[in-house]
Amino acid sequence: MHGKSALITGITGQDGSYLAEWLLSRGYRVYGLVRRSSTENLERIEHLKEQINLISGDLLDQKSLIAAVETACPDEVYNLAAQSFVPVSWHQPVLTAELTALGVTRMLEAIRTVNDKIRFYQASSSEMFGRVQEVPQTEKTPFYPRSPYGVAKVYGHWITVNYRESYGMFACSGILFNHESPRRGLEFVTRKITNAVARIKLGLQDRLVLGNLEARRDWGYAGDYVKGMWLMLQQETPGDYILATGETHTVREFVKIAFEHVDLDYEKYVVIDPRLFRPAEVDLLLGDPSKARAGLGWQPEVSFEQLVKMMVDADLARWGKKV
Ligand code: NAP
Ligand code: F7E
Repeated sequence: MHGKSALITGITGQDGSYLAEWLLSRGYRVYGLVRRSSTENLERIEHLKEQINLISGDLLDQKSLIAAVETACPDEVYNLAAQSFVPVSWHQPVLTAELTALGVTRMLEAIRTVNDKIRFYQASSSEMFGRVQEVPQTEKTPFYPRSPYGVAKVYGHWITVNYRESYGMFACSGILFNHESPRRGLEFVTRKITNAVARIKLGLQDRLVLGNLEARRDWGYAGDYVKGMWLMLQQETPGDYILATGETHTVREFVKIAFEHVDLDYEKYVVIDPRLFRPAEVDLLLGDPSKARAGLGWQPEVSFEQLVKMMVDADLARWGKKV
């Protein structure tokens, strides 16, 4: 029996790098779609370069997606590529829609063109719940997105469901709540905090400028969540699942634990800048992962406190080496 093969879009991102590791550990041949840039951008997958195959392509370019699927001949496609930073979606709403919404259709069409038996995972988001209609949020909670990003993800979710229902494709939408790691982009609040805490502790920075400290998120560890993505595609029938911890914490709590971990008082360093507040905020996210627990046997292993400390420790080690 030959091993399975998978194509990951967004392999250079946080989740793409953990998913590639996970699939390699399961004996997969791993292909990753990478877009052209003038400077190499493979930091998160540098350690995997010898074991994976990179294919040039762009979610904005239909032909390149068909060619990527033809080259990889995958059993499974994981569509993780997106414009994923919420604030940018207000500045570049059309690009966000082209990529985060229509990009999903392009990938589904590429699969349908080459081989409609390929299994498909779509990276949907808790941002679709936005102004939440119930607490906690389940797979049945109505969507009410609050940003152009959230709106684009709602489209991506429904086009995935629609291709499943229209063409009988094995297409799954994973509705993932925030998940973080030492590989999280520096612009997201968790990594912005842990990076600053490390730099402040080492005397490289003296303050941390943040926006809304009262927003609540259901934060988990990215390494746990990629296993759930894979599990969705191993089931007998396709479906949509929430991955979440079932706990919610404020940004303030994250900040407090991160500073306390290095024996500092956050109130001495954190400055609030109203310009970092969003035009429309998502105040409270709390996911109910019961369906994934029962149906996939999935549950997160890293706790909130462990996650914060893991990220601070990784940034301390990174900056410690440089000073
Ligand atoms: P990320 O670190 O921002 O990675 C995004 C990836 O998309 C990068 O590899 C990026 O490539 C790629 N990409 C961007 N534009 C592209 C294009 N035009 N063509 C091809 N690739 C392109 O995001 P992440 O945190 O790993 O998240 C993965 C996915 O899950 C995203 O769809 C995100 O919206 C979704 N999601 C994330 C979370 C979370 O908490 N992390 C929660 C729910 C859903 P470059 O390196 O070239 O920029
Ligand atoms: O913001 C508040 C901000 O940018 C979290 C993406 O992966 O998860 C992510 O989206 C909260 C918000 O993530 C700052 O107002 C305060 O309430 O880390 P974030 P996000 O918007 O929740 C979802 C599930 C995705 O799908 C997205 O792709 O933190 N906040 N001060 C701040 N946020 C940022 N970025 N920077 C601040 O200074």
